[in-house]
Amino acid sequence: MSGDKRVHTSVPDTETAIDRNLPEFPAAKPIDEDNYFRLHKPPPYLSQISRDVAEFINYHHLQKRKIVLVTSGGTTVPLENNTVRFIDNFSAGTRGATSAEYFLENGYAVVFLHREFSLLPYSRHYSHTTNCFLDYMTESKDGKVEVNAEFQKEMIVVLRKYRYAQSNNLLLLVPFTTVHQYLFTLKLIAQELSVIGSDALFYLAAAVSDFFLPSSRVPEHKIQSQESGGKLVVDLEPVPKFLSRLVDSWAPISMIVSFKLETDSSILIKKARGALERYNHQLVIGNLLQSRKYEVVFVTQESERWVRLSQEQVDAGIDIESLIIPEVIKLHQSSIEEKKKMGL
Ligand code: 9Z3
Repeated sequence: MSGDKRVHTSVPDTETAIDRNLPEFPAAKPIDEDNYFRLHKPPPYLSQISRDVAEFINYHHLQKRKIVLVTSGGTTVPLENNTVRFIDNFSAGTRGATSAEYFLENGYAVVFLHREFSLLPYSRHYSHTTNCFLDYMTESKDGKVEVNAEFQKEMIVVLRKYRYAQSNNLLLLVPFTTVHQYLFTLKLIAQELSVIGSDALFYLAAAVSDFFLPSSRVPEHKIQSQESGGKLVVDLEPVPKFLSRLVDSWAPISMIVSFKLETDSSILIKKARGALERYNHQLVIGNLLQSRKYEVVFVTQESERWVRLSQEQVDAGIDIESLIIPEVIKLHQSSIEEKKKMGL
């Protein structure tokens, strides 16, 4: 017996043949959020996640600890049910994993909804670096494995923080792989977190696909090139605007921070402001793919403000998240006070 009770999302559910009874989505008609959840089957493991999340929230709520949901990594859109090909969204998970560490340092409990096998808080320092993890090790004279002397000082700091988070049950890891799993899991966690109202914070750093393939149209088996004359034409639907549901009905009292990723600097602020106006939430953090590790822009209803690392900070290896998170926490604190005044 493996004894591994964790949920894994990266392996497709191969036993599920396609349910052809599902209605076809009308082409070019955006699927609204409620229909999405009505017409698609929830992932089979969702009840296990629901139990874990509820337990985690109760535990920290009793201790009056604030809880942040950090989403991280890119979602996939499988083109086949037994998935060989899929479309992916760019994100290593650095923003999410690093941000989670700073939230933990600032006394928050963190639900970390992440793309399975993307970067995780703490282990990110060693897991996906150019070094293989074995390069951090050395063999002692008496044949034991030890951490190489040059890494000891830094590793002990990371190890202590990691152990602290673990032994105080401060970090709950919840995986997703597909955009479908992401949407169902986000909805579930949001509804559970809504119980703690303004003490909950949503920090949506995951790179979520704007397009998906409705399950009624996903073939069961690997697409054969001979059958389509060697061409692959993919006809995707727009992903329902889940942020509007999150803001209006899943977690209406909580503070919501979303990220806007662009590659063209001339449209970043316009797009970030557009998202803020459309969903009417508290903060959009805009970033460009090219400069995301050094600068971001905070766009609120009232203002837009750049947060940047100086050249010395870049050279010293400072994470931009060490500037972002204290700012977000200040805004969360004001939002809590405002909601309390309103009796919420
Ligand atoms: C981001 O903009 C993240 O900061 C990055 C982080 C994906 C750029 P890395 O993981 O990258 O550090 O390599 N995330 C949000 C992207 C997104 O899909 N936003 C949606 C949108 O723009 C709204 S939730 O419409």
